[in-house]
Amino acid sequence: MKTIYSEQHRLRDAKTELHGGQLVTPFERPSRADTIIKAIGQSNLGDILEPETFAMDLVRAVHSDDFIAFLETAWQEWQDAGFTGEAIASSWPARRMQSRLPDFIDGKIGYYALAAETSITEGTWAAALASKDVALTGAKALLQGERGIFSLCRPPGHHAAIDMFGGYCFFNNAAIAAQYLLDQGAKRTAILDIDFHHGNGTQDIFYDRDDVLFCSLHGDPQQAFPYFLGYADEVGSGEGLGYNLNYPMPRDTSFAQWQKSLSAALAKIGAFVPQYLIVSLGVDTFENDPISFFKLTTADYFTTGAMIAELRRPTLFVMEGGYDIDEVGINVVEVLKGFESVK
Ligand code: SP5
Ligand code: ZN
Repeated sequence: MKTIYSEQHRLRDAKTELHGGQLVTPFERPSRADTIIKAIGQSNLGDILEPETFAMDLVRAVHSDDFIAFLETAWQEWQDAGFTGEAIASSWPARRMQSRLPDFIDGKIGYYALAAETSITEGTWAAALASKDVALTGAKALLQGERGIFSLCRPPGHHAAIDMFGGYCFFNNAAIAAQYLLDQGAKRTAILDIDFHHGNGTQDIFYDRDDVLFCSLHGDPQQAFPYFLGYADEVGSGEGLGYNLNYPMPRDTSFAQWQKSLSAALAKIGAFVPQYLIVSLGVDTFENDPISFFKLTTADYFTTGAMIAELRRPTLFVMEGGYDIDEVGINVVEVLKGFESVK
């Protein structure tokens, strides 16, 4: 299996994340990708290729123009305002307030942020652009007949909604890739999100659509970020009714329990008969993940990859979360090796 990877991810190197009332070094840091690419190199999985650059139209197909324009200039506007730290939202259009976009950057960032933990920094825009190219290059390889591709996206994407960033995400790489596959002639694409966190952004983008089936396995929003979306009764709307499936699970969920949700989701995807499958691949379900609460082990990731391969669909793995820096690489490789083990 080929891996698509860009060194440009390093431009996303925030110094601060608001966590437990303190500003800490972000969990989503460049060394995550270093560990993953090193493990890929040692695994003999296949070639590592640079992405090509794709047009911004493909980003505009899933995100609003005003949101994209905000991301492009946010850091400059923050500096022009005289702020000395990284750009962090601190005010929101909360209940019974107006949803009018303010002029001033401190208000604008609150309008477009879905959480305060994710700061905007100097290289964030450039890194987000490269990350979507990594996803799109992988999708293009599927169109050219590859059976499985790994897009090592960083920053991740699945929390990024039509017009919101947060949860370490800016552009929704998996959604951009899915829309591109449809634009290139696919009738149906499925997205399976196995990151520990609910893929609220992907759900938001495709909620009223029947050409993208979205299935997400994640920590119960009563206990886990993003807290305000991801319940099992969110099943899609309008044409999209029945095409959004959430599988929230409690604290300490074991692989045996998690696998039942995976099997249920895979059965739904199989019945949908998608031309392509995109996997939002987070390995923050790992037992030692510092911010999550499931109990998957390294061996379980191989089984997961093999189960996904049984669908026998051309599959694009798009990197999302996973914060145990020492183990994130091996856990990702196990998923990909499990996928490749099914002939
Ligand atoms: C892509 C991705 O995995 N994004 C995750 C963003 C999570 N951000 C907020 C995390 C809040 C975690 N609080 C956990 C306390 C653990 N002791
Ligand atoms: Zn996650």
